[in-house]
Amino acid sequence: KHTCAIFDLDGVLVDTAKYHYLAWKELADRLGFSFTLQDNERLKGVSRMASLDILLEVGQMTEHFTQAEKESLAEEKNNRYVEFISKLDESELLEGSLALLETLKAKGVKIALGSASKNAKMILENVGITAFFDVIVDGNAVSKAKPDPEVFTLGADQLNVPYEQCVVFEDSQAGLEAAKAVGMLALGVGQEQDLPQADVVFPTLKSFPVGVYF
Ligand code: B16
Ligand code: MG
Repeated sequence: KHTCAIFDLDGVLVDTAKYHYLAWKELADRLGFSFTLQDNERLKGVSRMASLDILLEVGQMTEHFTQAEKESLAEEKNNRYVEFISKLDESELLEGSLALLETLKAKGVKIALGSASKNAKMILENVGITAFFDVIVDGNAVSKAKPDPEVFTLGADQLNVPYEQCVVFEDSQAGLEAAKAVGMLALGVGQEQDLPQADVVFPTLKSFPVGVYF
């Protein structure tokens, strides 16, 4: 059985993808091209600057900006995103996430966060789940983005748990790939057809059979 649960944040515990989308879309609108919900799928689990590169590719504007200009575009998006998430509350927790955190805690399972977001701590605070985490690894703590496994290994190492005893809950392909690369169980949250890399997929955390894995 496993002794450690590592959670991705956006798309697994909290539904923040829609706010990322709104903020990126405002930027695309201002730059004069359209950015669809389907385009937004490509940004899940991807770092902020890599997301901007994908957005500019969609708008065929890759060559239009210097590095400094790109940093200011990313900052513009982030300021808007932070405005949205500063209003988050516990109602934005995804189905089953609070109950699962409570059950794992009661069982003595170690709980880690493994998120690409630099805003992760603020999101955890606003939805009221910070206290569940034994360690928080976010976009500020890592130097390499998913599919590099650093965001998961840092947490497991700090908790002194062997990688084989970790279950990673992820909604992105890059995150599942990262988990598998170091022998962690890659548990996909979402639709099976979107997550072919996963060892096993559950539509939501509500349907996750805790006793089978922990
Ligand atoms: P930020 P996760 C990821 O979070 C999001 O899925 C991704 O869409 C976002 O670009 C990335 O965080 C960086 O977020 O701009 O807040 O630093 O899924 O790894 O929890
Ligand atoms: Mg995610």
